[in-house]
Amino acid sequence: MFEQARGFTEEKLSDEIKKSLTASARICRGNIIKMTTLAMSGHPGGSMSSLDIYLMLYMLTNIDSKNVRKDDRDRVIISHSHTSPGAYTSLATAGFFDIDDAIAGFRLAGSPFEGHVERSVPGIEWGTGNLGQGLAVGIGKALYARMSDQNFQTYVFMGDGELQKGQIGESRRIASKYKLSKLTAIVDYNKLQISGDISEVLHQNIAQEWKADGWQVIEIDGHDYDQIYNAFYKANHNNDAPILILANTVMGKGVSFMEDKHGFHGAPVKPDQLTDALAELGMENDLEKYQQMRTPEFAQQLAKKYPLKISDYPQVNKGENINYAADAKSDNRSAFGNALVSVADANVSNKDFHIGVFDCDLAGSVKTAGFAKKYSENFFQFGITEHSTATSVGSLSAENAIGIWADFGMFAVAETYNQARLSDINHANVKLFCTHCGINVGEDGMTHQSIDYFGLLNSTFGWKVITPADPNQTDKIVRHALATQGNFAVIMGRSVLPIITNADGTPYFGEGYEYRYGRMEQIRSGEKVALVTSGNMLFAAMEAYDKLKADGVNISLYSISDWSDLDADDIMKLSTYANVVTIEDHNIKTGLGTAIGDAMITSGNVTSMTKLGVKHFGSSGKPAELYKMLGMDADSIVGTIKELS
Ligand SMILES: Cc1ncc(C[n+]2csc(CCOP(=O)(O)OP(=O)(O)O)c2C)c(N)n1
Repeated sequence: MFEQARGFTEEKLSDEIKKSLTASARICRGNIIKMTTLAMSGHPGGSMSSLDIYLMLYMLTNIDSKNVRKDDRDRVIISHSHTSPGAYTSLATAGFFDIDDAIAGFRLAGSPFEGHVERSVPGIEWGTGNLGQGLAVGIGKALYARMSDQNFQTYVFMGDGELQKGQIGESRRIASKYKLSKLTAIVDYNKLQISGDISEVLHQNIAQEWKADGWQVIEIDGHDYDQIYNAFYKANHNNDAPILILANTVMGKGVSFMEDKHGFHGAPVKPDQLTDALAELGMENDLEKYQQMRTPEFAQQLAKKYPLKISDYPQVNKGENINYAADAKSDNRSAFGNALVSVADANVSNKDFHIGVFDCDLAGSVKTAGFAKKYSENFFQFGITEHSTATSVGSLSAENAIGIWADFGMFAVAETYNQARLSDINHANVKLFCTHCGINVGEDGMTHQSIDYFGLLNSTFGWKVITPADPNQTDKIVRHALATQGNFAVIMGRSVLPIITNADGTPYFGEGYEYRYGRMEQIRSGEKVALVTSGNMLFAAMEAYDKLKADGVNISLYSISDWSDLDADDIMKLSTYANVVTIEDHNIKTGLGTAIGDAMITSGNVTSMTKLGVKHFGSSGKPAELYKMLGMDADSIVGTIKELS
């Protein structure tokens, strides 16, 4: 019955389906109460107010419960993820999994049925929990539908207190700017949040704010199936501005002593009230059965039964390398811009190749303007909305598409760390190109000097940070990142950089050089001291090498571009030197030197180490002056190494 009705093709909801939804809702509400009381934690109140909409979403949208990653499925994004019990009970009712698994496995260590939804649960598109991000996730999906010429609908379900979050304002305006008529937002308007009445916690004028930003607003009773259906029908037959469904609901709906009580936002029904609550819903208290199921072995079985299934990464033709001659005057960010256009050109005839490049008002500086000019349909100008952009690019990149965001390092990493963390949790494939990183940004001063990109991203488990040394290496690294699954951050400075050369004057990273992710490059060889550097510091290190050589001190010089995955053989090799000196344009507490030191200690290959780099926030000035002030210039490196020799 429900399979035929999926997709809101019929103008009216049939009495038969309504009857079935009503019967299911009663049981779902009972199961919400059971699972939260069983776990002795969770959010029953919002789950019960959201329930009728959850049921309509999972019973009637176009998602095949037996093939949940079908590319043309509708996308349902849960933004108020603490209402996971509402989602789980509805998904189980719609046949996505067995309800007993969700009840007994709710918030059980090792089980996929976490307190906040995550992607290994069938039907869940995106792991959330940090409020305010869902709408930007929906934008990523709606853009994917558009660029892949598909007609699927994206629904984003949010809480009303959640709307206080600033990122939602960013996303609202972006969705409206791009006329995302296939994106539908739904708000569970129960008027309560943790601390009580939403208007007392922080006033909002929901309908007016959304209308002012160009949305259509439909206000409904969120417990009336005809009204919910009609709103969804309209959303599915909409070619105008995106639609917000403002659904008036009642927190704790269905159990008299829970209704309209904000205390039930985040507190379960106490065990001694459970029988009464379930009796109101015509259900028996069978909690004991689930208590017995709740074992570590059961959690393990669930983890096996519901493995995370992510889509394959798209095939990318890397195109032809661009080589820069030894006397070329360029910067890494221009080499990035050139490589980006070159890869897009190489894939232009592949109709399955989808790419989105995002900008936050800096395309000229971050060198995506060339791409924007040539591929304007694939370029998204999101304005100064880094939080939304970081989330939307993550969401797009988890589809059959390449999601690229270029920005200053400060705004692309430190500003949006939590969004990057969620891209890691969700196994996205963000390609983040950070320019103006390090003290190298110079005159803009300490607020703009991104000196913590590695420390932050290395606090996740998946992000890979790469710092190319010159335009030649940048070209190869950009192609590698674009063609490889996973979240990558390519870190570049602002300055024009000399091409790194071999001793014979030919480009080191030019023709014939093959980039090998994770491997160290020996730029010059010598004895006793290994000077190890990366990115834009390699040139200063070469200057130091030459000065030392002129003074009769012959050291080895290494460049490591891939800090996240240091190679065991490389670490062993470094440990054979009497001293290792690292120089980096990064906070020395959390950067390359620290990563090398950690790798040495944990592998047991230890030698003496000195870390040079950023020891305190910089100031405004020319990069060369700042490096000198901070003890990071060639003379300072020479001084340190002479002391060691
Ligand atoms: C960014 C962020 N800040 C704070 C929280 C903690 N938190 C979880 S739910 C919630 C209240 C949400 O209120 P509302 O959206 O009205 O949900 P409801 O009370 O209706 O379930 C808060 C503050 C969070 N999850 N994410």
